[in-house]
Amino acid sequence: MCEQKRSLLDEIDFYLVTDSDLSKKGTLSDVEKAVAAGCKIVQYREKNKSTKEMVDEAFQIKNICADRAIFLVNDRIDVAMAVDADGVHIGQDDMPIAVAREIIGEHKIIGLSTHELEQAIEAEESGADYIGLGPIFNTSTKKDAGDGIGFHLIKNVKDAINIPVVAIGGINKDNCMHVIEGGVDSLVAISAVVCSDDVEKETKDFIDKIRKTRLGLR
Ligand code: TZP
Ligand code: MG
Repeated sequence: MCEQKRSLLDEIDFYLVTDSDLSKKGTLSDVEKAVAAGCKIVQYREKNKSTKEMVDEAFQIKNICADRAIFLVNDRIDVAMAVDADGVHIGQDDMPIAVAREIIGEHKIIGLSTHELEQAIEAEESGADYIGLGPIFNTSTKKDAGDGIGFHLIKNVKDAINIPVVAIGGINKDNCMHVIEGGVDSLVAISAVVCSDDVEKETKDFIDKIRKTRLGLR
């Protein structure tokens, strides 16, 4: 991955996570539309398909993202490596960051899901490139996500670490201002975007809201 691609990490505001269960138009269409709307980071999160299908789809997503968006694979380091993705997003119970780093190399991006301040600090110390923080609000999209941690923690986490913080879980256009006001670098809204008929418009709306809310905070 070239430095120019990695530098997109400074520009992430809306972060697309795919979900083929919830998607109305399909994962590839969702990625096309979100990237066309200006989304700079895409995570391929697929729980139902075979490895063969995933590798095939991941190649296609990589081509759509090209140099426009960072392309990460959730959980599956093998799939990420097979298609030479820009990196992976892993959870607390997955491969330790140091081991994942050893496998995929120092230039790739590693994101780690965190649920509390201590995990966020540890993530930065172990070499994560960014963290996911959540679930901020209750969500039914991820069954084992647990209860929402609330948006008040965001500011503490932002003050404690220097890597980008991505909020996730139960975020929609009505509550997103609370997470933006907390200072997050980016936010994920899976159901609010992929369940819609017009993923491009929803993505654009989120990007507009994020930028406008940030301007109001200056
Ligand atoms: N990790 C924590 S919450 C979540 C994931 C993958 C699901 C978020 O989905 P939604 O629909 O934006 O609440
Ligand atoms: Mg995971």
